[in-house]
Amino acid sequence: MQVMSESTAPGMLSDQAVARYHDQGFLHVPQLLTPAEVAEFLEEGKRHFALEEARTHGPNEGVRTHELDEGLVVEWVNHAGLDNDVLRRLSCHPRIAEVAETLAGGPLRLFKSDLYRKKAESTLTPIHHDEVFFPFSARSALTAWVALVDVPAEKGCLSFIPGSHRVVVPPSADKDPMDALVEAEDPFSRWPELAYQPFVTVPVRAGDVTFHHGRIAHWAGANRTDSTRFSLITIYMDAAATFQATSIHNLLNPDDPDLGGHRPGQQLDGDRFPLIANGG
Ligand SMILES: O=C(O)CCC(=O)C(=O)O
Repeated sequence: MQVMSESTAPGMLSDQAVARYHDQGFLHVPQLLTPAEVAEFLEEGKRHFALEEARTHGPNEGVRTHELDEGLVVEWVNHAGLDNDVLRRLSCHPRIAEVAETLAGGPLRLFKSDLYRKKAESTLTPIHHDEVFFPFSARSALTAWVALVDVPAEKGCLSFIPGSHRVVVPPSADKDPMDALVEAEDPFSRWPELAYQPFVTVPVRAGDVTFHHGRIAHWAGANRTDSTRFSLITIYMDAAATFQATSIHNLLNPDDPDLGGHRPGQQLDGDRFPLIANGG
């Protein structure tokens, strides 16, 4: 399958690129960040990671880790864009925001952004879709995966099953959380036809961004290089999104079950969930 990338003339995405996103469920946009921006955000990302690492003292504090029998998958600082002004600026970066809103077809809010680190020799990030993890109800939601270093295939870039976002349906919000997790992370048993679809692996350069739909089946390769992969993973939601308590969110975020005091059905807004137009 041909991998299509969209060139980044500031301003608009082509209509074809937007149509391709809706058809395939992802879009690669090269060089949304300048080299100077990449240098600033990477330096701050490393500094922030080191700070969080120093204060880690519990399962829901500081640096979180995903480990499997095969080894370490990835480590991340949850909500990095909430606490750190520089990373918040990247989370609501005007060029990234413009592409995200064009793809979503309307105004978006920042839901969260996590700073990811995949060390040398980390194992692959297993296949899953994202929407199952979102504790909100929204007309649209998408993820921007911002590369802060070059990520060739052997460093663990993302792979997508094009069109799978039109097949995958998240489990109900009250499904047993362990069953919901199994379903999210084993889409081939729920939707066996996906195992026979071609997939696309998208190597990226520092400053590139891939955007993906909340329901697309995707994974990231192992990091088989001798250096660390850094990225910022930002989730945007429709501006009118409302809080929806989900069993899986409660299981994974016992420290933050109601997103700072929200009632089910209440709009997510305010400083924690800013509109991203004009830099957030
Ligand atoms: O970067 C990774 O290892 C996984 C990222 C991912 O699955 C996502 O951005 O949804």
